[in-house]
Amino acid sequence: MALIRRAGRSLSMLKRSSLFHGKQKKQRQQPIVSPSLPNLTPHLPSSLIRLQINTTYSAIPRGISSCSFRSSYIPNRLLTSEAQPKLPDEGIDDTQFLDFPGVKNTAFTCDLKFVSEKSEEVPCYRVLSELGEPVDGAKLPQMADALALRIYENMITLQVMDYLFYEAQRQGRFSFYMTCSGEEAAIVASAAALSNEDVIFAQYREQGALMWRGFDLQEFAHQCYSNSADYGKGRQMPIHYGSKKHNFVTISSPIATQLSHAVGAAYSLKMDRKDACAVTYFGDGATSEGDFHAAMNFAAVMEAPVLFICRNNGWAISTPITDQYRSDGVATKSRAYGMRSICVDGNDALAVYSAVKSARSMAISESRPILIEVLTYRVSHHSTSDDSTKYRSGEELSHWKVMRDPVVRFRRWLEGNGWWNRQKDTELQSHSRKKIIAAMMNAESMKKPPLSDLFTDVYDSIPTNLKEQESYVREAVAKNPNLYPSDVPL
Ligand SMILES: Cc1ncc(C[n+]2csc(CCOP(=O)(O)OP(=O)(O)O)c2C)c(N)n1
Ligand SMILES: [Mg+2]
Repeated sequence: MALIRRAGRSLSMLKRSSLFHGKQKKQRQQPIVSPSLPNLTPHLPSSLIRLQINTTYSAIPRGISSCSFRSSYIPNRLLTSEAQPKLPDEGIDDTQFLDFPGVKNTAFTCDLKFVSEKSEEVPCYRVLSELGEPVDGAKLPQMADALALRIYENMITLQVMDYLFYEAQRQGRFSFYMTCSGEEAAIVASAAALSNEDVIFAQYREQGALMWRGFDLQEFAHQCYSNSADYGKGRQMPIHYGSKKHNFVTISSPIATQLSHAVGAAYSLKMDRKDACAVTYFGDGATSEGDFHAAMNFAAVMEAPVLFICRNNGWAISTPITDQYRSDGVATKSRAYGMRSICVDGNDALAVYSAVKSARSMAISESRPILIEVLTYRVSHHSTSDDSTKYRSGEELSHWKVMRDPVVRFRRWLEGNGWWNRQKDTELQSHSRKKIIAAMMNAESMKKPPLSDLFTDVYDSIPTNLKEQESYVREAVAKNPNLYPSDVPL
């Protein structure tokens, strides 16, 4: 048996170097020798040597080199104890490792033992306590006051914008809205750790990342009001922002589709040797989509510089994370793909900033993907189409809203440094409020895109079937003018 194992090991190493690396021709001329083991061939009987070198297997599929295939084929009847020569045992320990293609760090064992479903513990990284004070032993990132204040101002503007847009939607001024309440630190601080050259593929709740890059309040308002100044010409639902100028790819709400796009973009950045990575944001619910797994594996295998930032906010609409997966969080899943990961307290802006900054630098300099799980509770309803009181308790919500607010935590840290105070806070809130209301009024006063825009921009010249559809719509409008919205030019 020892011979079978040894011969098998030597042969499978050949298989690894030929079949799996496409070097069949070169290997064909070489003796069957393991680079790390003594050459076993001299110990084999001549019949076996002939088999190793010459035997081809009639069942080998076309296109697969017979050399590579035969390397693993030795008929059992020829491996009887009689046929086995005595082998010197020195230097070969069969029990130590497994040399199967693609298997790393796997030792042999005689114990019949299953791998536990419990993963190794993944700690959650944080540097600030709930009170906004550095935790014992924490190494705080170097963050100048200007950057810290900009992060805070962004979070406040985002909160005010979310609040006013949400209310405007409830008044029927536009059709849909989603806030990121409770997740402000995770989004803004992660965006602050990136470079503007990094390409963002967001899910839909990351308006803070776009705001960080300079997409202004007026641009947000135009998009939500679907008016003629909206870059998408009113064809997308509200909150489906996109901006080429800001390297922010337009939101596409089928869950998780953005992940594989990000990997492709990252691979392209790598080929162009750009000092940039791709960044994709997604929720805990998105990790149950096939696209998540395909993207993770693709990124790991292609060594693409992409940051997978999972906002684990506890809920996917009404589905709690307890019904979403059986693993201990999301970060742990990266191991299965051979990818690095970190779990971060997403309500600690400083921790998020340092984790994303380090991950970005590793992703680019080492050309590798990294998974970052940020734990940050969704305080808002899922969207304006949702009523979360139907599926979660008021106590759960108020715990996170009152006790665990990420913006308050960061403000306490700023105040502790003497960089911020209540008066500045009140001024900032009222300034943001005025700017956002002005942007909304302006957006509301603008015309909608013309009807003809529904049919353009997909094809160079409009095909006949679309022309037909346009004439049906125009006929319907002519017959029922009262049903047609007066602010949409014909
Ligand atoms: C492929 C697909 N399935 C279902 C939906 C409906 N849907 C919209 S949001 C959502 C929940 C996503 O939850 P999560 O990824 O955790 O993000 P969160 O809303 O919590 O930020 C679902 C199921 C969708 N948009 N796309
Ligand atoms: Mg979620």
